[in-house]
Amino acid sequence: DSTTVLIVGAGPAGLVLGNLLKAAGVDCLILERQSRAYVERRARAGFLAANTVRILEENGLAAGLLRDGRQHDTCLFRSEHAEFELKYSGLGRGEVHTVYPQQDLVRDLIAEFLDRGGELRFETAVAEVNDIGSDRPWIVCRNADGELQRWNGRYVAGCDGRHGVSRQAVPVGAVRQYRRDHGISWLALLAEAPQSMAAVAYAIHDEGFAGHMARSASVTRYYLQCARGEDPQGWSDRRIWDELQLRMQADRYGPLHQGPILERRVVDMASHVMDPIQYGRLFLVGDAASLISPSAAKGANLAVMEAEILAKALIADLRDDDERPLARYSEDCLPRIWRAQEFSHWMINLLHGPAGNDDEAVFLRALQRARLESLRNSRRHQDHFAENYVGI
Ligand code: RFL
Repeated sequence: DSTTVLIVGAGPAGLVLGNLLKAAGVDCLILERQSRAYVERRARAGFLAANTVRILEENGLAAGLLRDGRQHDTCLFRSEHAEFELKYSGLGRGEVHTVYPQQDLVRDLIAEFLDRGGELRFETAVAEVNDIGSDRPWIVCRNADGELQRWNGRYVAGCDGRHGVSRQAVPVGAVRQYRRDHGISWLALLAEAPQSMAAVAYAIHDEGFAGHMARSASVTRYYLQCARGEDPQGWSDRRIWDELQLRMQADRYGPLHQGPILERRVVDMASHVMDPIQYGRLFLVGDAASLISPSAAKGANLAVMEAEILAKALIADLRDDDERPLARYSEDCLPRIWRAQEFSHWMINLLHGPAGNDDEAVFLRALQRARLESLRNSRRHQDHFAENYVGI
């Protein structure tokens, strides 16, 4: 069987790409390893940048988020010394976030893709991506019944996330891999409880970082820095709330709204960028192209941004016979990917001081305080922060 664009993965990247191609009359097929119920319930991101909302709106994909999403424009920082708020709607370019859970966005994008007549196969895992250096690439996938199937296409879009197979099809040596393990882990939590404050909160504490982020009216995301390799099941609800109240200084600033912990998992702060993010007829999008630590909530926003750039380039090639935008895909995306990586890395250093009392740790924690003070006192620094925090 054959189609024009084979899309591996039905996350934000694959689904936005599929919807844009379908709207332009380009044939495509999305293959997704998991079931529909699974991807529609997988809770991850929630903070959508203004550029993401623009892309979704311009392409008729924003009905759900315009109805149920909430505007968010303030973050606050707490440390042992002080607390301060930054209302970023009045800083930088004046942009705000829209809070809309990623699984709800995925659900909307699937419904819209199917409405547009798109073909999407769930429980179908791509096992091989072949001949990407030729003009007739093909893939092998295994469906829910265990049957192997071959699909030919003109292009392959690798939207299969951080553990995907498509990027493994790129010959070793053809691309440069940039990697960094930041050596920091977060216990990522979802609590069945309303948000405890109107702002995103970042708490810097000797026991480690703690974060608070709104998701929906009844669910809030929290993060607790933890040791690498820690078993999330070792964290009881009681221990989690005690630790959150301690690091967020509930005794000083007021208690948190508590509720059952719905999900606990450990996320390692790691970054990975491929350069270029294309080879022959294969184009990588989203986490498959570059993995970014969640410290600045950029991953889903980069995925949507790249999906738009690739969709336009594929449409230019297939409809107008103009190959130039496709040839430039990596060049167009990589500077923005690196900008996001740089900001995310800066956030990591803002939020985490090294433990210990050796000279280096003490020195680096003093720098961390200076960084925070600069953000508190300098309007120019705040503008720069806001531009990067909401921008992409
Ligand atoms: P996804 O969403 O991982 O989707 C990839 C899809 O590919 C499928 N797949 C395959 N399908 C067929 N054959 C194969 N061989 C396949 N292998 C994989 C997978 O099942 C999946 O459905 O990647 P995509 O589309 O690139 O989107 C990226 C985002 O999901 C990711 O960057 C964000 O979730 C990161 N992230 C956040 N990003 C933000 O912008 N803001 C946030 O607030 C935010 N919070 C987070 C996050 C990620 C987190 N985790 C769990 C890593 C919070 C957390 C806890």
